[in-house]
Amino acid sequence: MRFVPQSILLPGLLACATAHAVETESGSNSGWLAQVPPRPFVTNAAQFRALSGSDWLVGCNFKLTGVVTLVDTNRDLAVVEDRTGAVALHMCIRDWPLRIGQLVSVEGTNAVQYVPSFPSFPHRPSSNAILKRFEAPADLGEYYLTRMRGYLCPPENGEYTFWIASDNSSELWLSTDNDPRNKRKIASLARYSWVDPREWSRYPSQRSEPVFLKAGERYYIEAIHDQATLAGHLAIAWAGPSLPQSIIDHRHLTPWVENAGQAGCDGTTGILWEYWTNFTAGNLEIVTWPRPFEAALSVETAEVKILGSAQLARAEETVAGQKPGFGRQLSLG
Ligand SMILES: [Ca+2]
Repeated sequence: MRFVPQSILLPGLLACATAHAVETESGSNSGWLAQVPPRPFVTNAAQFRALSGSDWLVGCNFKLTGVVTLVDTNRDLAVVEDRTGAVALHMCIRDWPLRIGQLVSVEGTNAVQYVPSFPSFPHRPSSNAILKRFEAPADLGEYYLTRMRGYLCPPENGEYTFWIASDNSSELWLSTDNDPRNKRKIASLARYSWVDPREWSRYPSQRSEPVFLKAGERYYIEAIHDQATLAGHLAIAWAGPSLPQSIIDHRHLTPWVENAGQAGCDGTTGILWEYWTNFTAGNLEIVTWPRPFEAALSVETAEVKILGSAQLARAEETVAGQKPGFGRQLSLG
């Protein structure tokens, strides 16, 4: 009997039921908590290329005005081109009657790298839940991806060691603070590897170096795991100054929320678990970060306004020195 937790939060992330929520750009701050820098906000296609790899760890919000030059309803992709370049946007395009040649304004939130072989990641998980401890539901089938993330609240100052155990491969990332942009990989299980449930010490890579953490601080923490066939599981343990090795439980975890300033340590309730079916890559590198912008983005929520029609540029209107397709003069009207 398989246990698949019901989705109990973030309904906007599921399927194509687009929520039109507008991201707040500044994090609220509860007193002593460190402010997390807001996401970048992009206003033209060229600016996507100017963002750093770490910027893409948190995604960006954007507002683009340009011409639709491609619509692919099978893959939920639309290409929008402005005077500075073109970008393919993976979003719920069936919500709008998009046609090639339209002049549109697109406002999007949490745009991150589109993974062509795995387009449901990260915004459309198959299921999600808040779990009481840092251990994923086991044996959910074949070829799926698990991500668990939230904020770690250490009970006292001191050095902590972490372990990861999984089947198949996995990675554990810990930030130096509450900002995902500062995360680093501290333990892992290599591609095609596996261990038994809660078997912490088969491979040296399963154990982190000691990390000094402060009580009262919140540290962004994330584990990612891929399952191929047969057994599938993931668990994270730690040990601290007066804490024996144990799976991290809800007393020290707050689930991931978009605005880290709202995640306090006084209401620790667990950790966000998400999983995606049909993950056949067997390679976590395609869904871990950072990596530079390529050509396409996956957008969490989008709002499209159709402003009219625009005439696409003819070849001779291409700006000298620019690659075809970029920097074309658009006839807006
Ligand atoms: Ca397996």
